[in-house]
Amino acid sequence: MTEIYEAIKRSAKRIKEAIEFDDTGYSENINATGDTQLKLDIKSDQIIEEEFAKVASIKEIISEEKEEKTPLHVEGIYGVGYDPLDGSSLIDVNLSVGSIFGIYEGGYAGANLKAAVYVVYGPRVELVIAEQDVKMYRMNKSGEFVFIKTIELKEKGKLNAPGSTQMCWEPKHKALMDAIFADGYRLRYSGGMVPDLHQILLKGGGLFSYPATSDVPKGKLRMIFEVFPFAFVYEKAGGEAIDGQRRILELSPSHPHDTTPCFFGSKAEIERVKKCYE
Ligand code: P6P
Repeated sequence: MTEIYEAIKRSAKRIKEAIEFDDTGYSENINATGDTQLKLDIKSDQIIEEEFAKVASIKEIISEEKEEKTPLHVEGIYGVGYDPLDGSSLIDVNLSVGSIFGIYEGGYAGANLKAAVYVVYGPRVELVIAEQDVKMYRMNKSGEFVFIKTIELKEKGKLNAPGSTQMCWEPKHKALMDAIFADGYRLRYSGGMVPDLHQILLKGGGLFSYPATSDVPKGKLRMIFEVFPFAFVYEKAGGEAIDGQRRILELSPSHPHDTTPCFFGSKAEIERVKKCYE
């Protein structure tokens, strides 16, 4: 697994430079999810594929930016599902974005995740690895990642990232959000899943929701590339991740780009979600 983490660190360094200095215009391409790709989406995906191609233990990779899997090493044991540059449209307004990685063994079900990694490209570049526990690293002047701390969620937090726009919320979600804000939770939602979930982890806890809404009845966020990896991180940090009722890591996609409603948080907040969706 270490050689995979080292490949992700090399990718992160190259993607940070691409974000800071490369053209961020749109390409003519549409990705598997129907999004128009930024040139940076394509460049980040290429960088990650180049670095993973050097890792013999990776059997294949599957990217949010591509319809199909890419075989790498026939003797490899891991499949890596990843979103190379989540929230890339936020770069044009200079907000933080991220890369998300799920390391699977034996297929792309939540139960097959062996580790999850994400990178936040913000005022600082930070990398979080979840395997047995959740460890955070920060890039230093020389481009090396230095260990900072182990991340643990409190039983109950103070932050709420409500997901989507209020006009799309189903009545249950609106009632839940109204109740949580009435209890004094602070709104923290940038439109970037990686920095929003990173903030809740670092500030001790709270709730991030991307529910089923009128415009995305099956949720917006993709299981393999985004939701499973963060569910793994949140559980290893002492929190929970559900689709409203079921544990996220018990789900299995029927198509690589399947989405699911998702709620990530401290135990107290997830209990409120379960009651709301009973
Ligand atoms: P909305 C970014 O496009 C993304 O995939 C996630 O990073 C983010 O949490 C979500 O979409 C934001 O979606 O509907 O609130 O703009």
